[in-house]
Amino acid sequence: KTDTDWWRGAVIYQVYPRSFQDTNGDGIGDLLGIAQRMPHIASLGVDAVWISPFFTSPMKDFGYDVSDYCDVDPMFGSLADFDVLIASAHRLGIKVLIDLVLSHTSEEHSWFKESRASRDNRRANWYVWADAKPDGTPPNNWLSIFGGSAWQWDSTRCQYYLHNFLQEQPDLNFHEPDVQTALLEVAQFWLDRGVDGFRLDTINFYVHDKQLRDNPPLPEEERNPITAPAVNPYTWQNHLYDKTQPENLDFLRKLRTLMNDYNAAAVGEVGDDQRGLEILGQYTGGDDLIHMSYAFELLSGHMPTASYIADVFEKVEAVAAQGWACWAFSNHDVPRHASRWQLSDAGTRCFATLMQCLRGSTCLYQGEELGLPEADVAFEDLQDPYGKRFWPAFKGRDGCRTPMVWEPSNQNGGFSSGSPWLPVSHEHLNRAVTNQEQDPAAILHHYRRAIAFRHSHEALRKGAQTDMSADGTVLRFQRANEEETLFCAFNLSFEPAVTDLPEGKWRQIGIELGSAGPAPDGRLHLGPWQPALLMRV
Ligand code: TEU
Ligand code: CA
Repeated sequence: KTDTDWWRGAVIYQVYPRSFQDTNGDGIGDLLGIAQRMPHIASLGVDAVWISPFFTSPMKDFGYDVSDYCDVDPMFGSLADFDVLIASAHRLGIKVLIDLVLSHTSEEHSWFKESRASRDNRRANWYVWADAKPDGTPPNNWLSIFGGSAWQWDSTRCQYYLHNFLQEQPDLNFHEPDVQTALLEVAQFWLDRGVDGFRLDTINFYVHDKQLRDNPPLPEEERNPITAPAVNPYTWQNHLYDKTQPENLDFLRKLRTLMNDYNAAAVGEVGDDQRGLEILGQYTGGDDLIHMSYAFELLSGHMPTASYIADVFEKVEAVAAQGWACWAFSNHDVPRHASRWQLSDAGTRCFATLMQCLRGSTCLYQGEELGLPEADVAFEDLQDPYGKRFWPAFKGRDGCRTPMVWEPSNQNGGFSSGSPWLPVSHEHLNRAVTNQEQDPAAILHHYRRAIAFRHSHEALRKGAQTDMSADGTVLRFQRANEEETLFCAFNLSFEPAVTDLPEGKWRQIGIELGSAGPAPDGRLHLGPWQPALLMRV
């Protein structure tokens, strides 16, 4: 019988196509490259792959600006190549999630070209158009995530249009029923082509406030002095109105109904610094909504301490107990966590194990399995428009988007025979896949073992998570289902630590992950970054 719950507790591997594997020497990764490297992905033991956008696009935001949702950009290949990719994944038992960017299109999408041509054409209301204020300024104070006003003047319609991201990414108007229908058709197109689900970009931006009310400024004490205003004044506004409208759920319900017919699943990206977990709960709390919500709490700048993680899960319990999170430490938008949190390899391993013990689904970003640090990208090599705008206060997202390193011998790390669109980091070469394959102590093997550990314990995948607490630097919690109860402890520190076992009899497991067992004094003596994994007997 079909497993409708396959997504619950699944391990997802994120591929950024531009930087995974180039097969035709143009310096840009492509779909056939992903198909060719599918055995590597499968070797990790993951359940699914999420592929960042490969649709037709002018690439102003590297594919997150789509000009044709139902075709492949020639830079990445063709629809036939996509069929090859799906077949290669399915042969290896891997589900394929594609990245649907439905909140906005590219300004070059035919829908937008038509919409901007006049105020009375059939797609006139497909985007968010509004008149200027009497003094000619934008309709309200909404800001773009990528800097400046979220409104762009259009001289043909003599109106402003809304863009939450780049001005080349106009926001679709979800209040228009035909827009929703058109987007559901896009989803169906790909489901019919065999995809197993979606990563949904910025789902809390779908519906805007119809009344276009001003966002209140954030109270001074809640402002983040590091991120604003030099980096982005966006973080100094309380985004009450420009995103997260209740009608978002109506659209998600329609999408869910469609996905059910295909046994597909979706992970929605909820980006909200202020109410992230609450929204996660609202969007995933029912079986008529989306399946998983991508959580930002472990993508934050500071290394999560034991007490921080315990607080996060207390909050999950309070506002999202019925919801389902998808946890990630790294992705294509933030500096790689090995650098962001200044981890040693031991720290990286410890967090890798911790992630696979958490309740929720989990998401790895390409290169994470190699323990890659953030790459240094010089200003001259910068590609990310976000980085170009805020350099040097914010260096943009290119440092996590440099090409994968497959072989150390080749100067482009086996990524491309041509000149890569972003330079391969020389610092990365000694961590290339073939190097680590030969070294049993390498981090790559640790990732495989951590994922295998999760898959060998149903309680880790789907069980309850209870008694989470911080004992100094040690994070402690239990995972349980009807068959087994596990106790997990992680010493998130460069210093050793001691912690007690819970009541009862426990047997040490996870030795292959460096798990500690009870010492003669009955307590757990943990080395720096050491876990203790035990099963109730
Ligand atoms: O990212 C949305 C995004 O920028 C969030 O991570 C944001 O930082 C957060 O909502 C702030 O609270 C997605 C894609 O991942 C990114 O690559 C795109 O540039 C963006 O959407 C626009 O499509
Ligand atoms: Ca290529």
